[in-house]
Amino acid sequence: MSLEALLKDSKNLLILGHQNADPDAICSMISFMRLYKELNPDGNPQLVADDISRLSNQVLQIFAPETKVSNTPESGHDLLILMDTNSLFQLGSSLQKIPSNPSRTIVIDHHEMNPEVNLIAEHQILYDNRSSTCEIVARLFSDLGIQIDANTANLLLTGMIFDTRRFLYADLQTLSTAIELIATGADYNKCVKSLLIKPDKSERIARLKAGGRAKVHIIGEWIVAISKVNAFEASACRGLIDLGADVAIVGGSPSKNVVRLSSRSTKEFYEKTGVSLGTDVMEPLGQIIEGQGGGHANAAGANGTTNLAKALEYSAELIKEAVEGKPSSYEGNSKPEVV
Ligand SMILES: [Mn+2]
Repeated sequence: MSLEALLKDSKNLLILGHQNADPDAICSMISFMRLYKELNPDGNPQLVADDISRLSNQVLQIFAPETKVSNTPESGHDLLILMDTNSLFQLGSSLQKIPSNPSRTIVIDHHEMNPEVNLIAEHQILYDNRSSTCEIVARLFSDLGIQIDANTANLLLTGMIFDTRRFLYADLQTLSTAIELIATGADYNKCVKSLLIKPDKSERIARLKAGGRAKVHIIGEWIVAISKVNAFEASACRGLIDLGADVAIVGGSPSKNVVRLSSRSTKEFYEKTGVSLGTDVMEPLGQIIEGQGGGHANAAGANGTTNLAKALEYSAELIKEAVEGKPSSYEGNSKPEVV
């Protein structure tokens, strides 16, 4: 059955996006709903996502304030569309249990192939060489010969701008699609602006405090910033990386007997040193703060109850040992230099 036939045949369409739906998910869902309504004016579509990111809410308010995205589906859909994800897990805990029939499920996505997708859906519109789901949906409009209105063009372009990081990841096809959307009526500047968001004041203050309190260690060719702040530790780490650190470690003790550590590193740091913040740094620090630590190579954390100052001090030594212990070009002194 073709996509067109499936959509024309469906009375109650359920369109699902991944949890904490980002602008690519939200914009592709709304645009696809409109494509469905063009083919099937009497159809009843529903948009559902576990939750919506703060940025997506802003985009919604600007371009589609009347559109409702719910977090609980009504029962009785006869066709299910999964957008901007190819795994049920990504839907979040409540939505992954939605009963689905693979012959009545379509997945539209651009992420890396997931073998599970063959069990979920018989109908797949998957292009892992495209940088956004919105780009795929724009192409579906033209494949089906359906005109894109200016507002839908704005939504699709906004999703593309978000997922390409303002066209950092783009090729001829992506840029051609963007130009077509602008020619159709999308307002590029308005789309870019819809994606600008200021963090909450308290978060910005935490980031600034972390910058002011940062101790800077030079370990070989790397700059490691270590700081202390009692809220938004992860955001403070990202702030320190934005300021120029290769590795950022931020700890806080928001209340008695609570110690939290967060860390981030650049992709380059991990690629060149092989040092994983999760196993090499946060796991041992978790023991020092009498709790637990772990995470990914470039982003990790630990939660415990005590010894914040000791843990922060030790973190520089751990990074130094890890950098020296792994293959790297570093030949430095034995103590990390503080500048
Ligand atoms: Mn996406």
